Amino acid sequence: MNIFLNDKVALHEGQGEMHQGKFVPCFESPSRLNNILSAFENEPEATFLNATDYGLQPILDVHATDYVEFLQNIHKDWLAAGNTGDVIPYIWPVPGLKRIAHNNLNARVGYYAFSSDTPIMQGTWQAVYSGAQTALSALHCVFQGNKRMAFSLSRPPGHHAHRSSYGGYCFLNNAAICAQQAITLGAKKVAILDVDFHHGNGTQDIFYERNDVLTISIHGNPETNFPYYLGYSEETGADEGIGFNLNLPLDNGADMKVWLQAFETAASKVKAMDTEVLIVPLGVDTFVDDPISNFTLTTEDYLTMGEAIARLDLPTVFIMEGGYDVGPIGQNVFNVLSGFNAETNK
Ligand code: Q9C
Ligand code: ZN
Repeated sequence: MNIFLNDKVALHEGQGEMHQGKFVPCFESPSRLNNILSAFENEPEATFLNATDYGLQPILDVHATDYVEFLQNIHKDWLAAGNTGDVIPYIWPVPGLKRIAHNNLNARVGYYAFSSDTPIMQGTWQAVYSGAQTALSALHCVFQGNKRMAFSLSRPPGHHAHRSSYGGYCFLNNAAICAQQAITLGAKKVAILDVDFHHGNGTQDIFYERNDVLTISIHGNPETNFPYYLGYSEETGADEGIGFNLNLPLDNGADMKVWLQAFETAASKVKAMDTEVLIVPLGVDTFVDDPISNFTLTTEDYLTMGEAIARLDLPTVFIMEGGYDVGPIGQNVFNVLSGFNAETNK
C-alpha cells in the first residue's frame, strides 16, 4: 500500500457549520485524518510516502485562474476588511440577481461558493494546495511508477468542487486534477468511480462534455440528499461526452447487497472502456452510523468493497473523500485498502 500523506491537513479546521438550523462543529475535522492514520500504523504492508510538489499548473488545468486566486487571497482580504471569524457565504447570485465579479467580499464569496457548509480560514489554501499535490503524487506513483495502487490520504475532500466553485467541504477537485493529469501525461481513457455517499457533482460537471474521462458515481439519491441539484440517473453526459457519465443513485437505507448491484453496473461500464487508470474518490460516509448520510454499510462490508474494486484489475488511485463517523472511520478506510490488497495478492 503506497500511502501519500499531506502534512498540512491540520491548517484547515473550521469553527462550525449550519446543520438542521443550528451552528454546530464542522463534521469535516482534522481528527478524521488522525484516526485513519492510526488505523494504518501497525500495518506492515503500508508504505508512507511524502508528496512531491507538482506546482500550480495541474490545478489550473481543471480550475479557473480567478477561482484559484480567490482561494489564495480571500482569507487575507477578509481579515484586512476587519472580519475575525472564518469566511462563510450568506448571499448567492441566483437567477434574477446579477452574477457579477464583485469587489465586495461577501458578494465575492457568494459568487464562488455553492453551499454554506465550507468555511475558509487562514490555512485553507495551504491545506488544499498540499492536498492536491498529495493526490497528484499518488497518481504519478501509479501511472508513471507502474504501481498497482496508491492512496492519497488527505483532507479536506474534493469531489464536490467544480471548476469555479466550492462547497460540500471541498475546494479543489483532487480526483479531477488527477484524471486530467493522467490525460496530460498521455492516457487516452481514464475512469473515475466515486464511492463516497454523496454524488460527485463537481467531477461530473468538469468532465461532462468529454469522452476521455468516464465519470461514475454511486450515491444517496439527490431527491433527499446533498447536493440535491445534481446526481440523477438521466444525467449521462453532453456533446462528445454523451454516454461517459453514469449516475447510480440509491434509496436511503441501501445496504451492501444493493450497493454491490450498483457496483456491478459501474464495473461493466468501466470494463467496456479501455481504461488506463482508475481513480476512486473514497468516502466511507456510506457507513451505517454516519451522522449525515443514510446507507447501512458495515465495517466488514468495506473489505468486500475493496475486493470488488481490485477485481476491476486496473492501476488504481484512491483519494480520500468523506466519512464522518470519526470513531470507526479508520477501520473502515483500512478495510477498503486491505480488501483491495488481499484480492490483488491472491
Ligand atoms: N450541515 C463529502 O462527503 N453538508 N461532503 C451537509 C449539513 C454537505 C459532504 C450540510 C455534505 C457534504 C465530501
Ligand atoms: Zn460524502
